[in-house]
Amino acid sequence: MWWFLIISLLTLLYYIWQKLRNLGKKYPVCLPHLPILGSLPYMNSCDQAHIYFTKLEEKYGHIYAFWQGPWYAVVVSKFPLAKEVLLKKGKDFASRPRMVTTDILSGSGKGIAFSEYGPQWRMYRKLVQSTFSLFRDRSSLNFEKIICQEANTLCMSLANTEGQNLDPALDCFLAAVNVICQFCFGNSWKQNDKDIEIMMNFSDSIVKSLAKDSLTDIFPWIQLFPNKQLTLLKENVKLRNKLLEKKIKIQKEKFKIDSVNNLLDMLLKAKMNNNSHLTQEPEITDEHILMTMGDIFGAGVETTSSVVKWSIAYLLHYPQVKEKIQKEIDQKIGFTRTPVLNDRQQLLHLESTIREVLRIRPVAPLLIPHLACTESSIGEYTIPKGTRIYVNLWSIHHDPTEWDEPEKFKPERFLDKNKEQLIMPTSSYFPFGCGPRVCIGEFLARAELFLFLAWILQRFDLEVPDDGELPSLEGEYGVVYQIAPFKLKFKLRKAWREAQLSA
Ligand code: STR
Repeated sequence: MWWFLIISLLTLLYYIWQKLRNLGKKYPVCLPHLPILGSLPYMNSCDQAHIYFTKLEEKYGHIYAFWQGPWYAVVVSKFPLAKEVLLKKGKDFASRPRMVTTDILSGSGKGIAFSEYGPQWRMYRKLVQSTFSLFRDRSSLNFEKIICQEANTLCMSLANTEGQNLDPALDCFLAAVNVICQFCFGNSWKQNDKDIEIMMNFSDSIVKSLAKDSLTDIFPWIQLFPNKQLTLLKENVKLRNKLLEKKIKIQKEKFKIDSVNNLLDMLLKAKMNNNSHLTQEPEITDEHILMTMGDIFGAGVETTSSVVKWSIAYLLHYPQVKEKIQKEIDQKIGFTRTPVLNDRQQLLHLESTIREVLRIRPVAPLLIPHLACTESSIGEYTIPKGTRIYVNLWSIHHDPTEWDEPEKFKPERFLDKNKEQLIMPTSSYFPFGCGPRVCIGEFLARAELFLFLAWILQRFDLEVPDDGELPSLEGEYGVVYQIAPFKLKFKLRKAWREAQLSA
């Protein structure tokens, strides 16, 4: 009897204390939820997450909460709210939730993409940034040269399969792999290397099984039971690590501290100069190096190749857009030279098309989930420490109050009336995220997209395959929003062929 009274009293006191603490605080509306399961029984798992979250806005508004099992999560859309999360209070929300799947991929939160906000993350990010500056500034081995080399190889390979029904996935993958490989290791893969296909398979599999709202990320104890999905992820991550370790080992032997030429060199040099045993500096271990390389490698490959495929698919659906781009290439570049980065100011139709592809099919429709490192607020709402934050970029890029006919593919929305200048019709657009966690490779990605597409369209016409089937524009949800496999025919352009003959 006594103990019952004491427990009741304590519960009551706790309840009153909580109420007092929360006095004056306002929280976002929350979906219905049950103990343990959270809001899951009330959520529809048929739709892709970003589309379902967008639908929920009709009922709950532009900021709402739900319980992802035991985890409190908030979804925001609308540019001003997202800006608060990513930019204005960027530091408050700059961490990442620890999840079973991302922990497997990142060796328990090492590397950059999925690691917690703090000195370690900052140090590795800075080292990657310094390597980027190396490749931007140097005239001998800069990004432009590397990308053009790979664009050339890509076009040669497409010319070899000219007129055949071709799935462009492998060629796009190879081009993106080889650019990032030169950045990471200072060398590249040959087209027929058997590693390429192995890499493409494990990379694709990792993308598909990550961030797919897998139940283990919500209830970590599920991993104690046999789980096919998780075993597959572990196997693929193991393959990836083995391949990277092999490459690191070979390159390590060539390392000279006074000649830093790529990301691995930069990390090895930092490791040699690291005084973590004497000072408070974060430590640099081989595993950290592996995970940082893995992040940059994976991000560089999966994102670029995916957007090139989306662009090709949209141009197949909208041949009139493709013709406008080609007309501009013919006028501004012609056939006697190949495209360079400086042509960006001139090829406005291509630039606006790339912007539109990144709007209508963002690489990461929900970005990567953020985590509140401290108690903070969004708009008038209090956000407790530890809240998972999903920024619904999909909804922001399809907001009908910001975009005219958002569901339509209209590259000209990024051009002024006279089609003479690129414009930004609204600020509700950030395909690379923004704030402290903004995409680190935006510059490289934009350069690759422009050059790969310009090179391809200067030489080739894109035609539907023999079965007349156009690519599905629906997309498959994963940590990268990928297009389903499709085929097309690359046909050398008549004008290009004639120019080559007369040259
Ligand atoms: C792709 C597959 C792989 O082998 C390794 C990685 C790690 C980094 C990931 C990458 C992935 C997918 C795209 C991500 C990137 C970090 C940033 C990028 C998620 C899973 C995006 O935000 C789109």
